[in-house]
Amino acid sequence: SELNLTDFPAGEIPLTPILTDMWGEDRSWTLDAYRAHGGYQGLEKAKTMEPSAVLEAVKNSGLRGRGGAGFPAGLKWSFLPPDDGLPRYLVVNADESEPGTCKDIPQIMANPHALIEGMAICSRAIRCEHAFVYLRGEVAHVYRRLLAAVREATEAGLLGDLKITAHAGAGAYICGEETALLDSLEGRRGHPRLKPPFPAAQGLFARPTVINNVETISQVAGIFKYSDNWYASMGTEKSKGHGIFSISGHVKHPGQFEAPFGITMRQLLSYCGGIRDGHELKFWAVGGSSAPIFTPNELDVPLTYEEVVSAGSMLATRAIQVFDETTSVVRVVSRWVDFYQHESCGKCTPCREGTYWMKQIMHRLEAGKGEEGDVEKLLSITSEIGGRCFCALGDAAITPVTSGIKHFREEFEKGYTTPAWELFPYKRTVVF
Ligand code: L3W
Repeated sequence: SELNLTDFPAGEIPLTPILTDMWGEDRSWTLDAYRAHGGYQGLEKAKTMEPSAVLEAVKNSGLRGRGGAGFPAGLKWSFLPPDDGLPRYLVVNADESEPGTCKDIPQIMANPHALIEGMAICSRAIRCEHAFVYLRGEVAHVYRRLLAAVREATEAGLLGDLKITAHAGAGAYICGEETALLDSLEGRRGHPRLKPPFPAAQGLFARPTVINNVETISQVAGIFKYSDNWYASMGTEKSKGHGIFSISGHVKHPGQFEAPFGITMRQLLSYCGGIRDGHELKFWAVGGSSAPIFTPNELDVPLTYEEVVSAGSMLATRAIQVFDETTSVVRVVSRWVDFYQHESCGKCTPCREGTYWMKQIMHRLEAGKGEEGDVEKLLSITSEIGGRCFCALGDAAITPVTSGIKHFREEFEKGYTTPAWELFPYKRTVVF
């Protein structure tokens, strides 16, 4: 039945375990378990509807892309040109790689049929007969689980003419960028393409393609099982529905918490038991490492796409990482810069060279061997990268540096004289 949000005390936002409801169950990934939870009822309903009505329902639900950008899903589907009888594709982005993001992989492991059901509904709306799931290469166990679930759904006759192909990449953050993903799926090295044309016009094999994140497509199953109006009744006017908030770091009970948009970090902290005993919050990342960090000042910001931007960051994948006072900001930022330098695809110069220069300066600051003027030099490099790269990776790479310096400049300046690990009580604080 629909979750009754009015059962909760006023002002308290409940968790809404729709996707995550069966995560803890024995053999939750099987078709039988999914059906016992009402699985595939949404698809049955969608099969009775015209494709245009399916699309309208998704638009009406207000569902927005859960891969980071929050682009309205129904609008994206509607960008596909009229059916010309030639192939058009759905591609699900399961290349989950953003630091701290941990929702798509657990979702596929625990509940792959929600994704498959959502793919079948989306394929009906956009009239596609071949859909793909692009997984990161390292997760062979997830790939096997998905293959088994696709086989089960196909053999049960649930997918009709729809063919689903799971494809494991080689493991690269850049392949989560939609056009690099398409290149990789076509068998080439994953490099971002120039946009426009957007994938909706020319995507996989230059054919119209919808690309959505695992969580986005999995949500579609619930929207049809319950209703688009039910989905739209959660969240706020512009950020409707609910999503998975992944919380990691210095909290008592880290994990994934599914909640309506508009919940605050203070409320989420109460669900995960708060900061570990005897410690206090120093800073937190709201949207992985690619979005500016927040401090305790932002604990009451409603976590919606708009309000997080107004407060100076991005909701992105809701990968919340929590750091207490034992953490060196310089070390955390240095690890994130290492990540971007390693993952830069090298296609464009500002990102390829700039991330390498930032890494060198961050390493010497971390070691207490910084030079006078290093903070200014870092900021100068970020201004040469920002807005000048081929894709969003460059902008993402500078964000931890600029926001770290904005809030904790004195710690970066101490790096002229003192190693980061000597400034904090727990010298062996392991962040990742
Ligand atoms: C047709 C138009 N389609 C936009 C489509 C576009 C794409 C979607 C959003 O980056 C963010 C990034 C990361 N006609 C269109 C159109 N579209 N205009 O809408 O587009 P865009 O360019 O705003 O975003 P993007 O390139 O997809 C996504 C951020 O997310 N991120 C998270 C990354 C990590 C993961 C993960 O691990 N799962 O997703 C973190 O911050 O920086 O800003 O489909 O084609 N006129």
